[in-house]
Amino acid sequence: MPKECRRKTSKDFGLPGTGINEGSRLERRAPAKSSQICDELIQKAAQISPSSATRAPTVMDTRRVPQVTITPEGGGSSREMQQEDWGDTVESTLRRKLSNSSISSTGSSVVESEDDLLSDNESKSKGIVTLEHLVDSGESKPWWKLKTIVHWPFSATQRRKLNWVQLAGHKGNFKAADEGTILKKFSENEMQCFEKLKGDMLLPFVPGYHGVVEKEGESFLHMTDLLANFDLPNVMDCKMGVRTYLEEELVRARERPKPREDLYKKMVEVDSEGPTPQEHSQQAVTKPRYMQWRETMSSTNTLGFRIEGIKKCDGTCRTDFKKTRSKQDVIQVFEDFVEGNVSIIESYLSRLTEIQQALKRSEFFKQHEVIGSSLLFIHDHTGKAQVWIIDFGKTTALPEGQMLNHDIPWQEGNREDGYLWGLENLIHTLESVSNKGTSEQTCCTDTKEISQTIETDVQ
Ligand code: I3P
Repeated sequence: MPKECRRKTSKDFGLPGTGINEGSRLERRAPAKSSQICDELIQKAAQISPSSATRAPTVMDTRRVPQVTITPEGGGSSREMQQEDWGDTVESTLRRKLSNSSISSTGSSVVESEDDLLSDNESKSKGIVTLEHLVDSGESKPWWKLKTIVHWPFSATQRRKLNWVQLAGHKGNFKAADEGTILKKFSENEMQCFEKLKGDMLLPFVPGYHGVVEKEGESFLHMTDLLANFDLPNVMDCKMGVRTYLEEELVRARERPKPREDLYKKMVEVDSEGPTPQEHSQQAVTKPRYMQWRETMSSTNTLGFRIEGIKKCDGTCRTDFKKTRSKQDVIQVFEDFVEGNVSIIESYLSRLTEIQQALKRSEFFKQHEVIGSSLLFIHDHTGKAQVWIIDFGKTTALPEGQMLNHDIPWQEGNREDGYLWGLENLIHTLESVSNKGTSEQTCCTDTKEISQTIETDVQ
């Protein structure tokens, strides 16, 4: 286990002072590293010439998603940072109103200005969010203060911190709550899913749900913080399925196309040849077009899942996996994520197998189109490793009597999502990581034994 992932004490830093000072010194240090990583990746991405990654998938073509051409009309409808995404300035310009969109996963992190740390659109849209409970000083301070910084959690501070990272989805959808819980921006869909999941096989694999609460005039889903029982967790978000948009989104976009400038920019950032000549000339792409492009660039179409983001215990956070597409690429990312620890992979595998069995028997799963849902992988230096099914904002009930297989190709109208197929591929991928790790260990053992034999012979 890397040294950085031990829980730090004041002795480690030679700081006998208060927790606050320790925290702030450390917070200043960590972002530089994270920022550096993000910057390097952005530069790298900019240098990569348009590649074959933009082409249609070459493997597992049976799952290739039918391409849909939507002819845009009317003006662009950018959804870059909008006025309503920002709240009143409270104490600092960093305070942000919760945006009104779908949501995602959690993880731990450290802090500075968002702009200092996250210089690309991608990072900003998936940013790293730390919520802090403030000590009640008796002043009329806000109940919570939102900062967008990167850090890792320290236990002994005077401020009680609730730290977690949002690796995917829309930033600003979470609020800190009581110890061990979080508040997630209300979504009718997701609320209904949690209610139905109460009586389903999948219950042990989804975050604890404690009902709807109102805070400052807004509604939230009160949920268990999945990171609460980990010590400096490593977190990975894998978005499941061969498709990341709902069929109804396609229909809507066809009826009323809304080309978006922000999505065009995100596309060009990854692949300047991604947009068609028409899209280049209007500097905008529609959302389904963007989502489909994302799916073919990443492993969504070819493997039925993709890596969205990783936060390591040392505070570094990566969301630059848009071109991580081949099984080999994914294996590499998993190896880095667990730092070669095969027993962590095996724990993940056994949990994934349990999830797979539960999914196959789940009534809820049969009756829902599961889109945009992720598996959240969490492990720490103690060897503890868990996987959770998260994000039901776009999980939609089928009409009464209709059921999905989740492992047959999608064709518009059948609502299949390829979730089980993706899970099968994910399990095979992790098995490859495990086998590789095991054979490397065996190889090293053999080498050692051989060298000992040679020494013996020499003696
Ligand atoms: C975003 C990602 C989100 C999607 C979001 C996309 O792209 O696909 O899942 O939100 O749409 O911009 P990326 O991962 O490249 O940043 P939904 O799942 O809620 O549709 P949005 O920009 O309309 O929020």
